[in-house]
Amino acid sequence: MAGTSQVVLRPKTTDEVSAILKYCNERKIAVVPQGGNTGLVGGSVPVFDEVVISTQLMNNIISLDDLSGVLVCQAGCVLATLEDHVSAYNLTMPYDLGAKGSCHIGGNIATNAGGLRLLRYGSLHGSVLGLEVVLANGEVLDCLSTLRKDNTGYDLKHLFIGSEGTLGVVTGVSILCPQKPNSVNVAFLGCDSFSRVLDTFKQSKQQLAEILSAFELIDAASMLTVKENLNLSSPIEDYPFYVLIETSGSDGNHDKEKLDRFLEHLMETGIVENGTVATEPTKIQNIWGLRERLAEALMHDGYNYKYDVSLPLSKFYGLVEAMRERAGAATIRVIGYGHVGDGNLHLNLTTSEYRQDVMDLIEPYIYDWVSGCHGSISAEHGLGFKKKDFIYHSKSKSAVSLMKKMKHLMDPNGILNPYKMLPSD
Ligand code: 2HG
Ligand code: ZN
Repeated sequence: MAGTSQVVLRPKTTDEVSAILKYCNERKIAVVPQGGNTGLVGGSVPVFDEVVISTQLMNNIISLDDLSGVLVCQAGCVLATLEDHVSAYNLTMPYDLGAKGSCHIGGNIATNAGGLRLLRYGSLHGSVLGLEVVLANGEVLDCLSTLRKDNTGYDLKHLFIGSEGTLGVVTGVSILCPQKPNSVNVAFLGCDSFSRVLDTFKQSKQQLAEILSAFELIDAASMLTVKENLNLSSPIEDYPFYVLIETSGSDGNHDKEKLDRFLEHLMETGIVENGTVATEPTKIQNIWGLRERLAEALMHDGYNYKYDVSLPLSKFYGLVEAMRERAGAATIRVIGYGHVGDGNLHLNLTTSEYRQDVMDLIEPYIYDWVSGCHGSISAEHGLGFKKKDFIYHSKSKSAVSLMKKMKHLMDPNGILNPYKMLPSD
């Protein structure tokens, strides 16, 4: 996607954002807030000639209270920079994404980014304690609380988390950072079937319990993608499914012992065919690379048809199989991976260039399939420009109608990220 914007503004302060929005609102000039531009549904890309408001220069860390773990920063801070900053105080950011090297925290808030450790730390609706947001008319809404608990009136910050820049521009964030775990281990396992993957998940919740920090799936076709397109190699031989389990805790010996016992049990009962455990950082990083670099690997094929859905675990892999049967022959590959621990599947199909006949095989079939299982057509990437017209597959008419009323109340001139998230009807 690419628009024809003539103007990109890079404010440094909240006051500058406020002045820009006041000016644009009075003249009915549309704007697109933009962070690291790592979104996958075109949410931060202008559709026509909207003015781009980039948070690139709003990258100051304002404060960090190392006792409470509360970090306050500007919206344009890059996630990896924040992680480096807080880890010097033995804290960690409560979320982690493959795009951490360039995504901005403001964009993460606007899209309610999930990522690799939602299983452990929960969603941003829990971790974000406060926000500063500039409203469409330039007014600065100060909800930048640093309190853990505050039940005074509507909790307005939640309106902006996941609103994809349609209700205001996030300029400041207050977020709760948990203690950085002393010990991190990763297990990489091979399973014969998806039902074995689910058995492994059940066992990991029972046996690893409080130290479980990620449970990710890579199917055989995904593994082939990183092998072929990025030249990466697997630490174990070929299986139909691979599971990446991460544990994070405070006592290395205790965690390793627990993980070894867990693996022994999985092998003995035949739930898992083979596996390896990594404790050194480079080996851990290499294993995570197989999972985190999938989005990058897919781009080498040419055009990517990207889907990010929530499904009940019993139906999770059925969608990949259905899609493979329906569209497999017309594509280079149909692959399934994702955050099994959160019920979030990433389904991707590729062709060397965009093909309408392939798209017609995929949509609306995929959305009907997902809503037929009471899933969500967007688990974490949002609706943006590409998926907004399918919102009714996941939200009721009355819910969308209330969303539109809120949008109208807060942005009566419709200048904030138009053509995004809400359907065009
Ligand atoms: C991930 O989990 C990201 O790797 C991207 O959400 C998923 O590219 C994708 O489909
Ligand atoms: Zn993801």
